[in-house]
Formats: sequence, structure tokens, C-alpha cells
Amino acid sequence: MNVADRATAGFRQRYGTEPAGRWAAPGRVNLIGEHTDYNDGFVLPFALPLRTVVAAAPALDGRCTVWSELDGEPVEFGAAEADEPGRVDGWAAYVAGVVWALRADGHDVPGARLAVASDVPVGSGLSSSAAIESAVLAALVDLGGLDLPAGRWPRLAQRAENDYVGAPTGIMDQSAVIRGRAGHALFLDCRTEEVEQIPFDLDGAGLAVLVIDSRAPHRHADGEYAARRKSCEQAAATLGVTALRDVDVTGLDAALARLDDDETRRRVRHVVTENQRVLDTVALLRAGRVRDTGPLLTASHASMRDDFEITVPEIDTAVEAALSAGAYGARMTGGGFGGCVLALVDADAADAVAAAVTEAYAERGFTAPGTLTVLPAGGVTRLG
Ligand code: GAF
Repeated sequence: MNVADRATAGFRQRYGTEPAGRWAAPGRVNLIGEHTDYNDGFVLPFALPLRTVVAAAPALDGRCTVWSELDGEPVEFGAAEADEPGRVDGWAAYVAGVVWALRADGHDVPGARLAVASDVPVGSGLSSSAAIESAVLAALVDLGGLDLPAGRWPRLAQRAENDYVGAPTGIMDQSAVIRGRAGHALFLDCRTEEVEQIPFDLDGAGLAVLVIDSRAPHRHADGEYAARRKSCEQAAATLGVTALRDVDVTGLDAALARLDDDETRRRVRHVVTENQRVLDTVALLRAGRVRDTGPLLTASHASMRDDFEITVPEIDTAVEAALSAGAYGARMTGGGFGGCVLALVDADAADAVAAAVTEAYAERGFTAPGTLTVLPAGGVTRLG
């Protein structure tokens, strides 16, 4: 059964009635621009064909009940719980967080019954959290007839994650999931929230993006993410700028000279050079030179490994094996400490590259990776 049918079937079984509608939101990968979003910088993610679907209908008692195929136990909450960050926890916190963010923004949020099904793997760094937030947000906006233009959705969904769930993430994931367009990568300026849809015609170039799920356990991912963010913010303060976005590659050496510990210097160098790599990648894509972006992807990986120090052995192994097997470029995508690698490959070489990564994993005794080729898909939508 496909994901939309599973959400509908779950809804019928749980609530004994038909949903009023179904809303779908994709996962994402980030082509390039890692840990730049919360530094007011640039990112270039795209939405995946894997989606989370929410089947929903209004509930007259004003309360929310949410069931997920991944859990089976429904979670119910009212305005009081939603108004208090932390009261609802686990996966349902992403749902309560959206209710909270909408209420905090002044909206009269309807009660709702929701059933969630998802093809976006949880814990793989493909933004299953932004997918559920965005699908729920779209459902509640429609069910409640809320006056909330889609341009404001990413910040709202981000607020749910930052202030209700308590994860200090940036604006990239929700933007990709909400604003993604099939056949395009989303060039986002995280300071102004301006976007440009950049044609990313993999098919036309005979290329594919191979996504490799490292299956590495997320070791200390949350604490390390927060630590990276803090170190960037402290460096910006020391340099007297609003955010590291305000340092560009021409001013990098001078900025580094003003920082007195080596670790901070490396963190700053990653962010500043990564922003430039995003701009360079966009320029190549605009010129239709998709294949030539490969070295930038690989340079981004080296920077994450050596300067930002957010990779793990499984991830580095996947990148090296993909490159040895002929990928044009490969890098970790997402927050780090596990998650996925993406490799830019000839479409007809994708299977061979996947096999080479699987073999390299076996040699090192790692749990076998997951592999999948993807094309950029569309963002959040109502299915009917
Ligand atoms: C995670 C966060 F959610 C994003 O905001 C971003 O910072 C990313 O890590 C790193 O680029 O996905």
C-alpha cells in the first residue's frame, strides 16, 4: 500500500470515519551548504520523492488526536498541553509544536484527528521531522481556514522545532520541504529568506543523486549540533558581525587572525568557505554544468570532516568508496554524526557505486548501508 493509502487506512481504522483530506510533505537532502543556515548563510537543498502523509479531519471538541503508523498508540492533547512546550514529547511533540506555533502566532487552531504514515525514514537525517511538521501545518491551515500565507510556513514550522521540541535547528529543512519544486534545487538566502528555484536537471544530464543511508548511530548529535552553533555565534560576536554570513572568503584570513583558538578558526573557515561553495555550485548549475559541481561537493565534505568535525567513520567510508567507484562528487548531507551521504553519479553507474559502498562497509564490519537514487521532487501539497 502506498503512503497516502496507509494514512487513509490508518485514519479509517482509528477513527471509524473518512478523513476530510490528506496532506503530503517530503523529506529533503541538502545538495550543499551545511551548518550555514543558522549563520544567516546560503543553502541549496531539494525535496525528495519520499513523503509523509497526514490524513485529517476537524474534531469538534477542539482537541487534537494523532496516530502514527510508526507507533500505533494515539496521542491526545488540548490547548493547555500545546501551550506548554515539553508537555507533549516523543514524535507527537512535532505535532503539538505546530499547534503551539500557530497559537503563539495568534491563530485559532481547530481541533483535529490526524493519522500519519511516512516513507521518510526516521533518524536518517532526511528531515522526517520537518516533513511531519509541514504536513500537519498544511492540514491545520486548511482545516481551520487560517489566514497564513505559505511564505510564512517555514519560520512557523521551525519555531515548533526550536521552541516546542527544543532543537536549535535553522530554517533550511522546513524551507526545502515546504518550498521545494520538482526538477529544481532551492537556493535559499537564510538571512532574507529569498529563494531562487535553480534548475537541477539530473535526468537531462544522464546523472543521478545516490543517497546512501550510513546507518551510523547518531552519537551525541543533538549536543554536538548545539555546540557547533554556539561556537559560530561566539565567533561572530568576537568578530563584531551579526552572523558569520557577514564574513566572506576575501575577508577570511583577516577574520581568522582575530580569533585565538584553532578550533574556532576551523569552525569559521568551514562556514565561510561553505557559503562560497554554495554560490559556486549555483553558478555552475545556472550554466547547466551539473557534472562540474562534483568537486565542490567533495570539498564540502572535506571541510565538514576536517574543519567542522561532524562526520563519523561510516560516513567518511561511504564518501571515499563512492568517489573511488567513479562518483563525480560525494558529501555528507544534513546535521552530521550519522545520517546520509549523497553522491553525484552517472545514472547508469548508480548501482555499481552503491555496490562499492556496500562492499567497503562489509570490509570494515559496518552495518550495511541503505541506498536509493533520487530526483528533486515537489514540496508540501494537499492530495485531496
Ligand atoms: C539540520 C538542521 F535541522 C538544519 O537547520 C541545518 O542546520 C542542518 O542540520 C545542517 O546544515 O538538518
